[in-house]
Amino acid sequence: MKKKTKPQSKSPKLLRILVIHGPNLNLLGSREPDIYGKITLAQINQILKAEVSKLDVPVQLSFFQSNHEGELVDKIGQVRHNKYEGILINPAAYTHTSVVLRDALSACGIPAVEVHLSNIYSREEFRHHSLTAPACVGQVSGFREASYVLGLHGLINELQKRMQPRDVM
Ligand code: CA2
Repeated sequence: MKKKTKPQSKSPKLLRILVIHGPNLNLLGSREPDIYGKITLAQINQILKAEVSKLDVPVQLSFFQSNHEGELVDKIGQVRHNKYEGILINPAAYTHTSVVLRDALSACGIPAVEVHLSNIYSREEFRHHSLTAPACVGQVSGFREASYVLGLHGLINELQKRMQPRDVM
């Protein structure tokens, strides 16, 4: 007799996302509230956690902040080994200076989205250029903490798109 098999309801794949905060973002909330708002980094992380808890896809967030370029590069270099699917990054001032961070993002093998609290294009000239954005799938800039939320949604959308089976021609 043929054994009956239950139709498999495949549970959606867990998306593990690493949120990286660059130099001096640990100071948020203490200075320059006119530019960056009064929010702290811990509050931004809480907002992101609350956001993923509302989704119908399972998303696990991990957070990392460093003031040191080499530590950021090392962390990005370990993403595949640590089984992350995507990176949400505010490279802070390294956005405008760091070839090494750009190379790390290009080489890491998973998609990254760059976010900025302030609109970097409406500020000083030296902030108008991002060295890191070309190594990312997209950039969100100027919406204060909402930049992180919008960037997170963009990244999740990108990851889901990449998981779809490709059309056969
Ligand atoms: O707007 C952003 O998110 C930036 O990435 C923030 C960086 C800045 O260098 C970029 O051009 C744009 C600065 C992060 C440091 O934030 C501070 C917050 C409070 C007090 C001092 C620095």
